[in-house]
This record gives sequence, C-alpha cells and structure tokens, in this order.
Amino acid sequence: MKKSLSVILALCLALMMAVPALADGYTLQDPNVTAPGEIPVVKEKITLSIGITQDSNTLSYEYGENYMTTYLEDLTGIHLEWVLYPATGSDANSKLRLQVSGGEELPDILEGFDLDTDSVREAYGQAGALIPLNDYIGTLDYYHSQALAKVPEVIEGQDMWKLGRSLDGNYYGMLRLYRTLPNFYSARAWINRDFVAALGMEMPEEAPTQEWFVEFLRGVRDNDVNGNGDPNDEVPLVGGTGWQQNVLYWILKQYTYMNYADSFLQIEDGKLSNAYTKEGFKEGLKFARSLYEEGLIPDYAFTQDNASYVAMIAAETPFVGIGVSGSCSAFGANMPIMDPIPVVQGPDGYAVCGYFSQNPNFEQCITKDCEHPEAAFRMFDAENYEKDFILVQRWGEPGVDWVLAEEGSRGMYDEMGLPGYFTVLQSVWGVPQKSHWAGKFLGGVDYDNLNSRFTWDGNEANNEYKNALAVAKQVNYKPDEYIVKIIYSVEEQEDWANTRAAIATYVKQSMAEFATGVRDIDAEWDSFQEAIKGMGSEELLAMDQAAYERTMAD
Ligand SMILES: [Ca+2]
Ligand SMILES: [Ca+2]
Repeated sequence: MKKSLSVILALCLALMMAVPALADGYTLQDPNVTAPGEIPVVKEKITLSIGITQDSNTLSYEYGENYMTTYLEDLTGIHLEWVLYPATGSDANSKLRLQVSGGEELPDILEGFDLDTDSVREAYGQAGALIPLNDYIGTLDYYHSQALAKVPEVIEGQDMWKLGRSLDGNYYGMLRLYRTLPNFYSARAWINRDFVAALGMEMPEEAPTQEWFVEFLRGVRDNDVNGNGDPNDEVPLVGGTGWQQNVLYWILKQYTYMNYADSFLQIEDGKLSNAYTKEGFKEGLKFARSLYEEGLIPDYAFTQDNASYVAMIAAETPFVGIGVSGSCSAFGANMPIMDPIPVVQGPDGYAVCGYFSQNPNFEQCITKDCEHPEAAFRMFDAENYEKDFILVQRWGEPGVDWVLAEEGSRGMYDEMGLPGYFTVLQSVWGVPQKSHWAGKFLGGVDYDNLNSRFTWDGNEANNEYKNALAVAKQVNYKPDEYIVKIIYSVEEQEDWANTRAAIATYVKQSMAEFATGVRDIDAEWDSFQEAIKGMGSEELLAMDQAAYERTMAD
C-alpha cells in the first residue's frame, strides 16, 4: 500500500513539475522563450554574443569545434557568437572598463573579467551596463534553484544569493558554485614521515600535542635523520612567502585563530575582532620565538620565496622536517614521504584549522544591449539541466576526457563519505584543448562536490591525493564560526585600502621581529597595540563590522 501511494505521489509531483507555474507577478516578456524547465529554452533559434577573457589554451570556442559550446547550443537552442577579449586579464578588464565608461555597445553576455569583484559589478550595474537579474531569481531559475537547494550550507540556512547582492539591492551576476574541497582547508603543512620513523616516534592520527611537535623538531635538529652522515644539515621547520607558507600564521593557530588574510579578522557571536589584539597572539609569538632561539626555524623561513622553499623540500637528500605550504605539487620525488601533519594542539588543547569559505561566483552577467535577457538567463539556468555538466567545464568531454566510475570505486575523498564518481582519462586543464572554456561557465552549481570526486589509482605521488589526506586531517577542527564574506562598497574599498595595507605590513613585520627577538613582545606589547590603533585599526574594524552585518542581513 505504502509503495503504491508513493508512486502516485511521485506521479503527481512529476506532473506538477512538468508545468511549472511562474511565481506571482512575473510573466515572460519574450514570446520566443519557453516555460521555465523546458528544453530547449527558445522556440526559434537565436544568437547571443558573449564576451570572454580569451584563454590561450582554448583552441576554439566555436560551435561544432568546442564540446561545451556545442552541448549548450544543442541543449538550449541559443547560438553563441564569441567576442574574445585579450588573454591578459588586466588588459581585458581595462578594455571592458573603457567600453562601459564610453557607453559603447557591449556583448549580450559577459563572462569572467573582474566581474566577481563586488564593487566592480556594482559600479557597472550603477552605470547601466548590466541588467539586474532580480526578477528572474525565483522565477526563471528552474534547475538552478533545485541545485542550489541541495548545497549543504543552504540546508544549514545560508542564502547564497546574498553573497552576490550589490549594495543597491540588485543582483547583477548569475550565481555559480564551483569549488574544490582542498581549498576550504588550504592552511596545510607537511611532515617528513621518514624522519618521524627515524626518531622512533609515531605520527598521531589526530591532533598531536605541542610537546610531540617540539620533540619532533628537536629530534630533527639533533640527529642525522636523513642518514647522510651529517647530523647538522637538517632543517626542522620552514616556510616561505608563497601560497599559505607563512610559518608564523601556522604556528599561532595553536593559540588563536588566524585567517591568513591581511585583515587578521576573527569572529565570535557575529562580532569581528583582530587577532593581533589577542592574548593568544602574544603567547603564540613567544612560542615562535622560543622555537627560533632553539634553532628550530631558520630566519630565511620568514623571507624566502616559493622557488627557494620548494627547492628545499624537493632536494635529492631530504632535509626538511616540516614544510608549511598550501601546495605540495612541486615536492617532486619527495611528495610521497611528505605527509600532511594534523592540526597541532596548543598548550591548552586549543586546536583549530584554517577555514576558507568557498563562495559562489557572480561573474556571469547580462548587459544592457541584450535583446533576449530572459533567454540568456535561461541558458545560465540550463547548465544545471544535467548534473554531470558541472564536470564538463573543468574536466572536458564525457567519454573522451573522463568517464563515470563504477559504483564503489575508490575516490580521493572516500574517508569523507564521497566515493569516486568519475575517472579522468586525459587532462585537458592548462593544455591546448577544445573541450571547454577553461573553467568559465555560466550558472552551474556543484552541490555534490562532484568536481573533487575523481577516482584514485593508488599512486601516492599524486598532489590531489595528498591534498585529500590533508583535508581529512582538518575537517574535525573547522572553527565553529567563520567569516563567510564581506561585501564592500566602492567607497569603502577605496577609502580604506591604504589603512588596511599599512596595518597588515606593520603587523606582519612586527610578527617576524617579535619571533626573531629583534623586538621583545612583553616589553613592547602595549606600544605595539597603540601603534596599530594610531594607524586607524579601530575605525577600520568598525567599518568591517558594519559591512559584514550588511552583507549577512536577510
Ligand atoms: Ca639534524
Ligand atoms: Ca643529516
């Protein structure tokens, strides 16, 4: 009985969905556009022009040649006419800026440029170059809204659309969501597992204590753990100036939350504060100084560039104990032995990982010159017609560049309940190709983390595999509360840019000086606080707070 009832219910639902009702107060203006949910999205074929920052590896964007273009045209009935802007992003942005300020005719659709910068998008909207999508959201976003409702954060009560809302209340960009799991947890560090074994230590599964951490560093310093006969060539802990390589940020997380951005912002119960005012910040720097004084961190760890850093890690005879960096892709033959170190506990048991919210992107816009805006929006929506399309825009043509995996395949993120979904046959990323638009797409929502769910072949010398291991070691230490996004007005952005940069420079320089003992943090703590206040930190914080509350308001 129950079964037949559910079948009837499912039939009723299917019928209801087949004839979608438009939300109250909205009627399609364009007689050529089909009802939301219908494919193709137009009755008679139309042509829309699309302006894009050209990708030099994309050999052709044209219908019949580029797989993604061909798929979309066959699906929607919309032919795309390509307007290719310079391949250098800044040149493309400048060209578009001049066109907008000159009131020139624009392509119907704009994709990319610097349109994901909220202040830029708002300025173009205010100038009348972009049309607001407000009326289409909740009415024409048939497949998109279904996909968006499945994003875990939405279930937790986050409205993702407001992350693309301009200060005038308008939405000038289509929401697309494309993210990779490792980027949520990019504050990584890598430990030489052979050195751990050489010291007779065992790598803890979960957050090692600070005692364990220091014992390892001292062990690397005092012993010939790489077995080359020289007990003094090892470097216990190192970082650099490349991506997520700030060794002090990484160490301080044993005491207080560091967001790795130049703002140093923290959040508690919706109230923002700056890490550099916290007792934990001071204690963390004192701990860093003790490591430095013991010879466990070399002074170049604060200044060397990425090339020098990876050259150290990738050396033929490994000599680095722990390397702090977001990426391990250039570790070469040493990649397999450099394991992600779990979050280290501070002396009071404080343990937190860096967490970087992967927000939707709003860089796909419809311009004032588009005569078929409803059709354009429906094309954005149609990218969610088939779930697997999200894979096309990054991984290329199904059956050629990748294939769906057999059920139960070992995936990179198995431990996180995300079994393998597809297998890459050939990489079409960063190489000449005609499979996709090099990561640009119009409105797809990857609600199921498909993009990260490729199968793993058991090869340990795989950057993605190492990243997956690093994610698994951090997910349990995600901060309870984090700053999702702050949208600034053009004025706020401009008025505070110098203050923000000056404070960041001063704080970062002071951190290195406190850690290396050039300045004494106990003696100078109060003057350090006064100096930052004198630069305007409290006024800046008040502005950040107001902008954050405005961004997150319903
Ligand atoms: Ca040594
Ligand atoms: Ca040695």
